[in-house]
Amino acid sequence: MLRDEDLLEKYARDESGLGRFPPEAAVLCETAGEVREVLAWARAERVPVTPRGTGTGMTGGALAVHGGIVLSTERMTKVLEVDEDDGVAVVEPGVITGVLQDEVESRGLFYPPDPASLASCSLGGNVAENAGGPRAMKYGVTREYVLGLDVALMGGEHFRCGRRTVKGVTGYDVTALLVGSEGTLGVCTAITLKLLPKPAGVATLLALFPSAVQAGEAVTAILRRGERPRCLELMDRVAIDHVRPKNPFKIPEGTGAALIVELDGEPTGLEASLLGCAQACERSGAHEVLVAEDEKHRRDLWTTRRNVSPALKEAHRRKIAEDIAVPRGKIPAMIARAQQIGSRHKLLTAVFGHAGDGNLHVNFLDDGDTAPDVMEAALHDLFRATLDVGGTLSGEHGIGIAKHRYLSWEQSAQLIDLQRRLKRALDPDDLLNPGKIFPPR
Ligand code: 2HG
Ligand code: ZN
Repeated sequence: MLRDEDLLEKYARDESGLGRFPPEAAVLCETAGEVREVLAWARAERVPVTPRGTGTGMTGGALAVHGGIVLSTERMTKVLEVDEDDGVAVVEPGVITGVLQDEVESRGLFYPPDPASLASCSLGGNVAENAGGPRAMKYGVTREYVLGLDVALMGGEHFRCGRRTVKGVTGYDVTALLVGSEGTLGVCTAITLKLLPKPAGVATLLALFPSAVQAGEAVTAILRRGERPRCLELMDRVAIDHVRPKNPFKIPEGTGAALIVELDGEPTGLEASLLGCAQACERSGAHEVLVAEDEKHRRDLWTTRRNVSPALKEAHRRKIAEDIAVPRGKIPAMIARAQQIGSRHKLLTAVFGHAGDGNLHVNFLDDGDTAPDVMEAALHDLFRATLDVGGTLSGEHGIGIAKHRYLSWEQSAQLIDLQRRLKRALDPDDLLNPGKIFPPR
């Protein structure tokens, strides 16, 4: 247990940049038994507990907004099992996502979810937030891969839910409820994950456009052709200009937008699909299409893309990172709306992210000269526009404390009340990650 103020500083913040919330103590659990003990003690003493993976969340899920204890699973890093015949891995929650991916890929298997922070985020955090990433476009988000969970509840009660079979419909899907519950219902102590066979081939291209809207139109055109790339990632001019100086892949100056198209599957079919995607890009206005020549080229491109968020954060005092998702048919229109909203409020705005599944990162950037009500007004306009076209407030980062005031814009009072009742059934005293998801009363 850490109580020293200096050591606790690390647990006072997370990647969301939403403020400093120092807990009174941080407990770095090493076993499931220790997690249960902490939860039993905290309930008896009525101390709030904030579960934390590695603190890479974007909506403040790991911030101890009500004080109390941070329960960190960062030391629970064992890959307990990889079963090649069952296509299953069982892991502790502190395993780093990229570490599991390398481990299973060395055995010819594949764990698709790839949040941009995969080198530092943990699977427990991914489960809590139902994390996505570029490959969610073809393979879906974390929930699709969580077959079962070992869970500890506030008070120390524990259970196992789910299965390790490909199929299974016994009882309520408690596993699915827990995935994405943002650490408000229980703390997982072991995770059973579905693995796929590693794709035999991967092909990647980068298309450059005069504008982000044209790149968005290319997304629609690729999907309309019936192609199913595993990633369709967009970067607008602001995003590109921020990553150019320090990153390995230098997208030419003056580029209005870039689209990364990545396909996987049997090598024989890949070339024709890649060509089809390249043609769709050209017809939508791409002035250049580059194909990644080798693994290094591909890696450099992805490193550059993954560094968009850190580069924007480093360059600006304040970065409001949104992760709206809109229906696929509305992608180009939403890109245009997001850019218009930014200019109407005179805010430097970056639009990037997982365009293929309609999940756009709209970042409003501020260097200290923007009045808080201007940011707020821009957010209102963005969320209104998103909901107007049938979208959702969060495609992958969750609600946390970043968007809880807006939850009722998307969900009815009845639905919010139902979720509050579910929360009360598992955590009657509201001690586990209090203050998250639901609007403050
Ligand atoms: C990404 O896709 C992350 O790079 C972060 O989800 C997005 O900072 C952001 O807005
Ligand atoms: Zn993202």
